Amino acid sequence: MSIFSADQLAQLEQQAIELPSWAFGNSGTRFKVFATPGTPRDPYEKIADAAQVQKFTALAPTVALHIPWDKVDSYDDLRAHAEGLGVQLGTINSNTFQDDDYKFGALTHEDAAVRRKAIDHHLECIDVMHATGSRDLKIWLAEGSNYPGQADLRGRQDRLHESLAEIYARLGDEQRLVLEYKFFEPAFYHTDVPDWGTSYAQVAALGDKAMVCLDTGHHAPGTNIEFIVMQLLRLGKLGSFDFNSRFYADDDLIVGAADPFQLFRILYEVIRGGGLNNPDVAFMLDQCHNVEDKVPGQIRSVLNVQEMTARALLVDGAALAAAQRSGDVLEANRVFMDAFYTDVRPALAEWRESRGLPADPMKAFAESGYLAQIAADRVGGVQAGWGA
Ligand code: LRH
Ligand code: MN
Ligand code: MN
Repeated sequence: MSIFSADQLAQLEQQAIELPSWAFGNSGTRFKVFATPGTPRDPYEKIADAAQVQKFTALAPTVALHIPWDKVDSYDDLRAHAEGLGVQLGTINSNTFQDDDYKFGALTHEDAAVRRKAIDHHLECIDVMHATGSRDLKIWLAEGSNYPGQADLRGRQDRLHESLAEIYARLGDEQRLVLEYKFFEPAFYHTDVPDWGTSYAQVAALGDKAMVCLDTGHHAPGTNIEFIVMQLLRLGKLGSFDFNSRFYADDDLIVGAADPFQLFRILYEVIRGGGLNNPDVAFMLDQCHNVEDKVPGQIRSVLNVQEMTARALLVDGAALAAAQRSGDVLEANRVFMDAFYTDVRPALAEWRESRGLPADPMKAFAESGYLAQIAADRVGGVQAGWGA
């Protein structure tokens, strides 16, 4: 007998985690990019690799694109390619962080001509979304300043609103804008969208189709991220997650690797707030695999999210609420920790097999020979975009 109820299994079965196309390209630090044999040479090959993750786990039915990293001649053709491999194209990420014109800002720039260029880039992204069938435009802005006095903080916030409003006005009825925040980097003194409050204020001023994107690596150390998750769900403004894990800054490591308990606490608040399998909340990975193989790195990542979701589903809500109501601190904590400490791996393996999936997707992928095949077939893979 499984440790999961039929309802819990039904919730796990619906789980979908979007993969970032850039996770399949080579990436690194400012010090070195280590190339991996078989790295994709174009967006078509990135999607082929992402489809492997879906094939072995049934957890990753969509792939996010980053424009212009994933620019192609025909997005209709790219879409057909993806669908032929059993995956869909997902979120479109804009990119205003690799162009000399944006040295002092893009959507916030003092110069109207630079703002125009940055807004037009987003309008082009919306055109791409129509071709790919994507719902979400994800905006992360690398804008800010390095020295006190360098920039007019207030003026930039006003210009940001005006630029976003123009982009928002172009969205189709079924499309959304998600605004991602990050507390620092590449700017070190101030960032124009540093925190969830700023992102919330900006998207609330736009309307219902604008939401906040929470990247788990974008907070100061020690931040209670699950509290932010709870608050945004409560406000109906949690649009998406970029999952990854970090020890120090924006490390972009495998989700659940650095702090599995934090991932558990986040997923508990997602479930508590009605966010699990809620179509309004998109679950994405935003990771780079600098030293490990990329396809298995992504398989490990989606399995980590699945395992922590399963554990969070096991929290005995009635027992927890009773302990909370009676002020029984230690009992409440015991109930919570009991679920966290439950090893769900054997039950998940059994359940996967019952659905015709490999019990151990990591092992099954390793035995498939796919990595050796792409290493032989592909020569001269591309960087993920960082430093490219
Ligand atoms: C910025 C970020 C954002 C970008 C991605 C490549 O740090 O998290 O989501 O689009 O990295
Ligand atoms: Mn991100
Ligand atoms: Mn990031």
